[in-house]
Amino acid sequence: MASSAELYARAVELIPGGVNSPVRAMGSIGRDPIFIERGQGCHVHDVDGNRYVDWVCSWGPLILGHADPEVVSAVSEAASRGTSFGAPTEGEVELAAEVVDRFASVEMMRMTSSGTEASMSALRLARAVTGRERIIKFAGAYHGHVDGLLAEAGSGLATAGVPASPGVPESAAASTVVVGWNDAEAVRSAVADARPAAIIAEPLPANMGVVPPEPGFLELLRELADSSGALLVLDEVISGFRVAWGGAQEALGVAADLTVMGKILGGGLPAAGYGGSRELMERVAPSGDVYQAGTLSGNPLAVAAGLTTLRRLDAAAYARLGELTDALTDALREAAEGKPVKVASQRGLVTLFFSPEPVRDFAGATACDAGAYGRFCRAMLDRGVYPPPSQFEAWFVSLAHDEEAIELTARAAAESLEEALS
Ligand code: KE4
Repeated sequence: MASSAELYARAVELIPGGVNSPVRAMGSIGRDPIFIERGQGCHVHDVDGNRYVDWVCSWGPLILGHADPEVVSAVSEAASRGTSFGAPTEGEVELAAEVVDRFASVEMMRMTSSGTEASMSALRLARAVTGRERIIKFAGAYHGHVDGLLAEAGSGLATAGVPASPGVPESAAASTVVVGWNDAEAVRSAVADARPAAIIAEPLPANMGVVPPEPGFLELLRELADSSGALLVLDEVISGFRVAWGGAQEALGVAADLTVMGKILGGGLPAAGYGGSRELMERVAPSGDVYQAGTLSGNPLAVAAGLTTLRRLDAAAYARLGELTDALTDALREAAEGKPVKVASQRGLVTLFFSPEPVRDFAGATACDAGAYGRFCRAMLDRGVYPPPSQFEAWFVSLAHDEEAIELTARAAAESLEEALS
């Protein structure tokens, strides 16, 4: 089998950066990407025969770990009956029922193939329902590569966003107001000024690293949405089905008007979706006039993987996930004792920030020592542990991780922190 280096040399000639999604390139940690040959449980094996304890887990979907036998069997069985029909199937009804059962704020949902499509569609629906155009989002939050959401904060407070990427029309960015996370005054004035169609937030942000809402902040977003007539769109692509049976909305006790979901919903295959009240969702075509579609939306293989995964996530599973998360968090904090490093965690999610202070917003995350994080990651990979190759991501805990994997990670982290900070 070709080595990672040989595959990368070919890949960069054929695929931008040699990867099909930028974060996989490992550029931010100062090395070339690792090509994976297979995954098993909490481990991945690269094409050069190295085994790693995997804390990326496909960026969240693999809460049961890699190649879970039941998931593989369900997908194989579904494939034997055909891979896609372009017509409704029983599994889609079952999966929608499972989601509605978990999210009190969701009476109906529509599947898409990616989280980007799901957040884009939820915002289109919010604009249609409210007749408004502006959207408020938070610096450091990621909701997919939707033009209007690839916006950075404008010059002043609560001003129109500016494109965060070439190719994003000024007009698309201008309809987005970017506000600091956990900044109550800023979001109050932005809502008053912008009178938005929607406020969109990761209820438990994990795309600037794990940066939970400060007490009362999520409740404030709910109040501002209610008082201004905007919809509260909670993006639970990461937190959904992970931090609690009913996602962050159950864990934090704040209900969304529209919920964006993904990752675990597809159990490692392409599936995402958005949902809300019957009144809102019946505005979506063909029952309503808000158009949204997708050739492979609700794909039978992805539905089989998602349903099998969700049906395994019972109370005992979430208790176990909490135990594993606490054990990893405690181990990393012990390894970081006395060092300019802070460890943040929520059930199923951990971030090791190279920061002397706790991180409470994107400014704090971007102030982290990215160079040290890169040295740390490279050292961890050399020791058979695969952390997320970006300071702005979370470590994803799975039910396939165990005490042995955590002990190995702890030993590697202690050595790697010394190496990174020496
Ligand atoms: P996708 O379009 O990548 O399926 O989902 C976009 C998305 C939406 N909302 C949240 C909260 C997300 O975290 C994501 C995607 N997450 C990133 C990593 N944090 C995916 C990894 C990648 O881009 O390769």
